[in-house]
Amino acid sequence: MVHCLATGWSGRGATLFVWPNSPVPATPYETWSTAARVIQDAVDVAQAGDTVFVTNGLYAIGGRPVNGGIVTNRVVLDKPVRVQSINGPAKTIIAGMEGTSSYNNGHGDNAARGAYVGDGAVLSGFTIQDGHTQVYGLDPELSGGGALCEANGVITNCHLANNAAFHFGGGASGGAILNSDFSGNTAGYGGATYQSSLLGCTLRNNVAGYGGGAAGGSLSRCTLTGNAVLGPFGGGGAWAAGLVNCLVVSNTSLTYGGGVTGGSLTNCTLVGNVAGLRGGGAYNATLVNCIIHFNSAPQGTNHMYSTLDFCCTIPKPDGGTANITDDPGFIDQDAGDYRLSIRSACVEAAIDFDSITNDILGFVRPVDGDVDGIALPDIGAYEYDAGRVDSDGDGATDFEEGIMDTSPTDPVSYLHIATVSIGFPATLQFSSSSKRLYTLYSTPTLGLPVWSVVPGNADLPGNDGQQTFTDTSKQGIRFYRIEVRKP
Ligand SMILES: [Ca+2]
Ligand SMILES: [Ca+2]
Ligand SMILES: [Ca+2]
Repeated sequence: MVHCLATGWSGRGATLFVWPNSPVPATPYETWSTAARVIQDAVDVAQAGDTVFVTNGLYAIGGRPVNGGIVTNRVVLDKPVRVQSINGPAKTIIAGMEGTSSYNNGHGDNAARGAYVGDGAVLSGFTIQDGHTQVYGLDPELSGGGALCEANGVITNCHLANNAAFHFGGGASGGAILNSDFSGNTAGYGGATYQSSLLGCTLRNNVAGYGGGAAGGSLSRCTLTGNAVLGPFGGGGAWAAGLVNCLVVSNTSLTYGGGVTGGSLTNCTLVGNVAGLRGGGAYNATLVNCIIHFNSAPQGTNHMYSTLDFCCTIPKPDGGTANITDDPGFIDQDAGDYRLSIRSACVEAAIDFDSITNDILGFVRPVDGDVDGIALPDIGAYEYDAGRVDSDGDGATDFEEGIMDTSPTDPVSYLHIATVSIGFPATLQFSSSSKRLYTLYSTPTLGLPVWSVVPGNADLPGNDGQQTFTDTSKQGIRFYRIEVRKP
């Protein structure tokens, strides 16, 4: 590497290494045997476009303030580099630190944040925990207990836990945050995040004065659950944020908006949220294509002072377009499965937005759920697709039940061999449909099965009751299966 340095090393595309037990750390840290022991040391040597690989360990020392501030950051990514763990957040931990003063809940003097993620920088695959902020100074000093991000700073595949910000964003403030989860973070505004752009994240059990999960910012394909807000304006899950394709479940507010206060929500599902005063699901929010059901509050059980269109909720809102009050028909609410079943009136009942092309799980939206030749989006966070959903849990998808002509809402209705008589001839009974034809196959082994039609048992018509196959071939052990088709 000396050669590179001598010729004006650009650093672009170089890889650097960090390892707590590195035997002989030596710049430029480009081998494991010379790896840095402190992440910051490698970042400081890296240049734009480089990647810093970090292997297993607890990184709880080092770092410095940023932008003229006071709060130490364990890692300052002040250039467009990628810092990535080798083995993911379970093995690679960046830990901040509480302040040393005995008041301010760990904020203040000597507090350390987890990371600063500047424009163009990427932090990937870490747990970021125990970060804290200052109690005075400019907003950034009080923000982002786990991570303070510039608008074009990226955090991906991280777990931000037990961080705290004196004001904004306990887990993170700002930035673009992908496929990460936040738990146990606290802040004045946004227990998990403040003014961040989130995609595919989970916000769980965070606490704040405004927006227990998120305050401001945008959230797409995220799950917000178990977050709590203590302040006077609420927003247990989110406050003044834009949510698309999100699940907002079991969040709480002492006051208003158990699920959300303010903001706009599109294709979200809000269930089981609780407000101490008003608006169990949503308060003072704008909702389109959303399910708001089974929330609770003394006033406005599901929604209050909100604008709703193409939503499924009770009571039917005053004004608004195409709202319905049907049961949303979740597959299994008790088990936390809020996908739509074939029973759901939310299927094909939403308004189409060109900008929404996936659901919360990433599946294509819209899908033609009622098979009428026109694909319309569904209300809520999940798009119904008969080919994926097994509404009655009997092991056959709704699409397969259509082929079998069995009931997709009755778990004991599916095509199966009900009884077999052992002996000669062998007989098999099964529940049949007069609109279908059935063929019996057998194989002598399931090891490497070779299925062949049992003679005389091809395209037997159903009779809308118990139908019987008869196998008159004298053979040893046989395994059977039934094929069904439309005539
Ligand atoms: Ca649909
Ligand atoms: Ca089924
Ligand atoms: Ca069934």
